[in-house]
Amino acid sequence: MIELFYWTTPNGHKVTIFLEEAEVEYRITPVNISEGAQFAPAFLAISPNNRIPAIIDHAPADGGAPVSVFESGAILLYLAEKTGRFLPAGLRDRVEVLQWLFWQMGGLGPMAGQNHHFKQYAPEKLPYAIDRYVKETARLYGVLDRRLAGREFIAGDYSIADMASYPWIVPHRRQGLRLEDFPNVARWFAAIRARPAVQRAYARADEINRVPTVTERSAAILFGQGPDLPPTGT
Ligand SMILES: N[C@@H](CCC(=O)N[C@@H](CS)C(=O)NCC(=O)O)C(=O)O
Repeated sequence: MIELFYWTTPNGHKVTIFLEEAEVEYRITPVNISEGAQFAPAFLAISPNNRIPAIIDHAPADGGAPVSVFESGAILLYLAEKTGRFLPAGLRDRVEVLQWLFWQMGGLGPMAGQNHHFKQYAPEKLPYAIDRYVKETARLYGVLDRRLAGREFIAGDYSIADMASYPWIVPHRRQGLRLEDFPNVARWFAAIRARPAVQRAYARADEINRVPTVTERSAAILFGQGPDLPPTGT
């Protein structure tokens, strides 16, 4: 059984998509990052970066003690290896998936995250920062669009590379982008959105939380972090 420490954000959705697709038994432990639950010592013990998602695998393949994993890319890789699903075994096919998984983790996710921050949440609207991150997100959409030309999915069959990228394309309008400008991304996006497992994953999110994660109050918790843990974590 997989215990998923989760909140209703793109990085959280990556893991519910995998678990629903692979039909793995799991239970969700909500970590309300708007309220500072990410600083609870029990959560930090498995996710020292105070970020969701994280998992505990209570039945690891080696039969030993439970295994915990943080970082969504590492979680997807762990689950793919555990289940033998959504990551091909052959050297060349596997590296195709992994390089696009890491592209999402190092590029699309962080840049779209900064786009959201400066475009929507920053108390000052800084034109340079907004322009920089909207352009960089658009550049990454362009990379993905070219990659998807003549391909159904990002790397061979539907894989953890698609699952990692899709939740970061869902908020394209908030990112200042139009899918009409990226026709291959638009086709891929519609195909993934129609998958029953993806719909189940987003339905789970709606069951857990329907209010925005970033509000005036939670912005201080989410964007005021420095090197030390806040008082709620001590
Ligand atoms: N690289 C990390 C990023 C995770 C991340 O940024 N999680 C956000 C929600 S999407 C979070 O937990 N934020 C809590 C905070 O900022 O304190 C991953 O992919 O798992």
